[in-house]
Amino acid sequence: MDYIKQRFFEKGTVARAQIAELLSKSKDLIVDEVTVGNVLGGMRGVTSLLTLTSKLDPHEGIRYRDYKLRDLYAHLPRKKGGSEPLAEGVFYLLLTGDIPTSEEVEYIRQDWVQRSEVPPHVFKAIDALPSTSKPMTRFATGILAAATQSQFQKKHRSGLRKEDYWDSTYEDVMNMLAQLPVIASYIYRTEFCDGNPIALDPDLDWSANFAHMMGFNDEEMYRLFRMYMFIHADHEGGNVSAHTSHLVSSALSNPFYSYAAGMIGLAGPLHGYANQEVIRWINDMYKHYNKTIDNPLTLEEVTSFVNQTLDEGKVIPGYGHAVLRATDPRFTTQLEFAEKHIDNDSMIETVKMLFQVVPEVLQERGKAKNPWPNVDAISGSLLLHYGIKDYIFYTVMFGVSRALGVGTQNIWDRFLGMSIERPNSQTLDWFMDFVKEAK
Ligand code: HAX
Repeated sequence: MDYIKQRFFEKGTVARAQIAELLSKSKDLIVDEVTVGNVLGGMRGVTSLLTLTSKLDPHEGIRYRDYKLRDLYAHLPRKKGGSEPLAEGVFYLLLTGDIPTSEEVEYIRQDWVQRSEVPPHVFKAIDALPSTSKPMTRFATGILAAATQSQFQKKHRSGLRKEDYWDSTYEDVMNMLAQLPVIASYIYRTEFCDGNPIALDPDLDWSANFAHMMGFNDEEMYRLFRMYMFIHADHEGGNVSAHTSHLVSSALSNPFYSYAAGMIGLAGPLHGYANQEVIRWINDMYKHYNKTIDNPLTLEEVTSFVNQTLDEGKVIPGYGHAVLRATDPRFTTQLEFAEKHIDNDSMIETVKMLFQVVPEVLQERGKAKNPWPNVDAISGSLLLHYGIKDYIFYTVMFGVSRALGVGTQNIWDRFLGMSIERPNSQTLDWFMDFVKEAK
């Protein structure tokens, strides 16, 4: 067994014993209650999932294992002279709960380089889509097509004991993680550039390689990608993409299938697609006032446009959250990154203006439970600044990063033998009768 797998196996064995103990001694303990409001309101706040990789606190934001994002800047290995944590280290932390050494990070980096060859038919499947297909359709199609290499699926068909499910799942997740930047950059190069893919550089780390294969080859871009991949890596288990992947995986669908399904969820405007919506909406605002980069928007215009958007019954993209009740630390991390590295960018200035205006307007209106910005309120403006102008690609970048957390949880689910998900549902008549009887 390879070194990282062995480390995971040791952690997993302890957790397996804990699960066995919970099931034998505390199976009937009540964790939470479910109200009619919960059922009709997207099960918001109901504890019903087990996720080991991260935990979202409404006020503090996300913790990867025991660590706040900010603290990980000091703890996780970085490239020599670099400021941003490496994705390989994020993966190790999410998988084992421990901070890796630089050697462990290098081990994973090399492992992913070796696993990075994408089967040629994946590109053919992407190419077969009509030109009207969106980048997220291409991305999910590429991931699905890559499922032909699933070791879990092959082994399961030829007979596999439940306690061994995790091993081939681990192999699939590692292969998928290694190949996602290759698939995503292929989509970027064919859809938005000259159509010529760029080969992976075996000396670069995962995030920098993604930038490199998209066609960006300088330390500034590598730094941006490392930060972006770091902050988007995981957000607990209940969000649409993570939960969808978990649900699909619970039927023992292979990791490629389950992650592709999650990506379809990420493509929704209330979730990861919001990072495109923010840019589209800001562009609309510029057009509406006939303004340009050299003639920026005023605070009054921004306030008026925010109100107009709400009056039209639309949401302000990049604001609000189902769990968070404070400014998303992933927003703050990006804002600090912009303040440190970027001067005079009108899109970023607009994002800052929105941060001044939107929370107050949303609070006045009193509808949104969280008036504060989320990760998507600013991410697009950074990518735009650094020259990634085709914003319909942004959700794909989010999707590459999110595999670090969701893929890792997939391995854990298999190790812990999580059951197929099958909540109960009732008809509307049942609810009407239930309420009548309760009264
Ligand atoms: N602008 C306007 N209205 C908003 C709002 C916003 N940004 N956020 C919430 N509301 C509204 C809701 O639409 C809802 O209205 P209705 O009662 O008419 O349906 C009301 O306020 C209560 O909603 P909530 O309980 O505060 O929020 P939800 O948990 O239902 O939804 C969302 C959370 C993130 C979907 C929501 O805040 C939203 O639509 N935000 C804008 C889209 C966005 O930025 N999505 C990305 C979220 C982060 C993420 O997943 N990134 O990938």
